[in-house]
Order: sequence, then C-alpha cells, then structure tokens
Amino acid sequence: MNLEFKILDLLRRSEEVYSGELIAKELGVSRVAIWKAIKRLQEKGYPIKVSRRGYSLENRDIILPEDLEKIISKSSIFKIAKYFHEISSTMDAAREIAEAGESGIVVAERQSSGRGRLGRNWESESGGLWLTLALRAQIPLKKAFLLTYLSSVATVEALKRTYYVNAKVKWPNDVLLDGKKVGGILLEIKAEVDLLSHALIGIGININNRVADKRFEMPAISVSEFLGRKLMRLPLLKNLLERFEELFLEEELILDKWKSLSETLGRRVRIITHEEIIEGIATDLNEEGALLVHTVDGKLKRIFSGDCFHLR
Ligand code: BT5
Repeated sequence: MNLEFKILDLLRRSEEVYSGELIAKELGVSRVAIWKAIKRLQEKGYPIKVSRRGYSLENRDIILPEDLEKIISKSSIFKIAKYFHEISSTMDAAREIAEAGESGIVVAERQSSGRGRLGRNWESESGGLWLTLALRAQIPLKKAFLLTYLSSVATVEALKRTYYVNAKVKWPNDVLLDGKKVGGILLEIKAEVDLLSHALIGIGININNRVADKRFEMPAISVSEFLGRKLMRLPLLKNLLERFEELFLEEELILDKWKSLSETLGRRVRIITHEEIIEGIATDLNEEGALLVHTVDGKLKRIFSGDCFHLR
C-alpha cells in the first residue's frame, strides 16, 4: 500500500480532523512526507480540507483503485480491476477486458455516456455506484437471461445487508426502493453459436447522487434520498460482489429468489414490447425467464422483454 492510499484510508475512517503529527505517528513516516503526500492528493482532486487543527476529508465516501485490488484478490472469478474518475461508460472498459480474454470489474465515479437498454441514457453523476462486471464463462446462450435476474437479486440482497433497506426487484431489470427506481441492470452479451463467449453486466445504483427530482419515465430515488443521510459505497460494493459470486458459483435457485423479492408478481401491469402493449396481472416467471401475464381478455402471455409499468 502506498502512502497516499494509507492517508486517504485513515481520513475516511473517521469524521475527526487528524493532525499531521498524528498521521505521521500512525503511519510511521515524517510530517514532511505526510505534507507532501497531501499536496499530491489535493492536486489529484481528492477533497482534503486543511485547517489549523489538521486534515480531514470533505467527502469520506471515496472508492480507491486499491480498494478494488483488495476486493478482487479475494475473488475466484474476477482477476482484473479498473477504476476511473470519469469514463464514457464502464461497459466500454469492461468490453476491452473481456475481449482480452479476462474477467474483471470496472468502477467509475462518473460516466459521461452511461447507458440503459436500447441505447437509453443513464444519468451517472458522482455519488452513485456505477460498475460493470466482465465475465468470461461458458454459459449456454439460452441461460444468459439468468445473469440479469442473478444481478438484480445480488443488488437487492447487498442493499439490504449494507443499509438495511427493503429493496425489491421489478421485471425485467430494475431494483426498487419505496416503489421507485434505485438501480438498473444492463446485460450485453457476445455469443458464438449457442454458447456465451462473454457477458458484460452493468449495474447502476443511486446512492449519494440526487435523482428524486429528475423527470425519468418512472420515479427514481437514491438510497441517500430515502434514508436522509450520506452513505459509504465501498461496503455495498464488497457485499454486492460477494453475493454475486456466491449466487453464480453455487447456482442457487435464482428464479425462486427473484420471485420472492419481486414487486411485479401479483401486480396489475402494463407491458410495452416492440410489438404490442399488454395489460393484465403478472403471475409468475417461467423457467425460460419469461414473465407470465394473464390479460383482461383471458389470455396467458409469455413475455421475454419489454418495459413494464406497475399499475395501481
Ligand atoms: C437500465 O436501463 O435500468 C440499466 C441501467 C444500467 C446502468 C449501469 S451504470 C454502470 C453500467 N454502465 C453503463 O453505461 N450502464 C450500466 P433501462 O431499463 O433501459 O432504464 C433506462 C431509463 O431509466 C432511462 O430512459 C431513464 O428514464 C431512467 N434513468 C436514467 N438514469 C437513471 C438513474 N440514475 N436512476 C433512475 N432512473 C434512471
């Protein structure tokens, strides 16, 4: 661990102001070395406040490249980690990893062209958790859909475990908090014949960013807006990856888990596909991952993709 990382790590652990003397003592280096390292960190844009009493962080919720290294050192799937202050989309960097034949994770503080399904815009201001998992795995193409459900379940369980909030999944790729969109999953795959060569799993979660007053297609919320306080994202990231790996390696009953966390099943829904608009009661997921909807005119529809709106 280099000195700059050690200083940031120390400062983000507590709200207190640390004197240069105390930092120097804790890290076993001179005060001049600390002072120089702080200067370098400020030049890199880290929000370190300097006062007469010492140093503190204006915003303690920082994720560092070293954090990602630590996380993947414990991973049995992901071998490469990349962190960006700003990037077009974490999907782009993840694609490079996958095309080089590796599995890895990419996290960015901000995305300038974050995207959702069908090329839609995904607002990715600083404070959210924006990541993509690049996964090389021999998965039959027919089962690729499971990755979206698996990632939604992992996200919901990580949110519950980290912040004790009652998050839910919504068909097909949303995560809800208080009935509003707190996160979304974007799956991009490359396949040869009927086998996956890689999957890029984009996960976006609104944490400390503000979204409640944005005019999206459906109401949005961030965890911080819901809880009314600022949060640390690193524990969520750790829990999310841990849960993803457990679910992926143990091949637990993903669809059952998704169903038990679902806010869609049992609801009256309107589904817009590229062919039609369907209204009815969403009753189940079948084993192929299709949503089953009983329509008002008595038909049973199997829907594989589309936009879903919960009706009252
Ligand atoms: C999604 O698409 O929900 C998938 C979002 C995936 C984002 C992650 S972030 C890391 C990785 N890198 C990327 O570039 N993307 C992934 P979809 O279901 O198509 O929803 C998109 C719609 O959600 C938009 O058309 C807006 O209406 C709304 N929206 C945009 N930004 C939002 C936000 N931050 N929070 C809630 N809703 C948002």
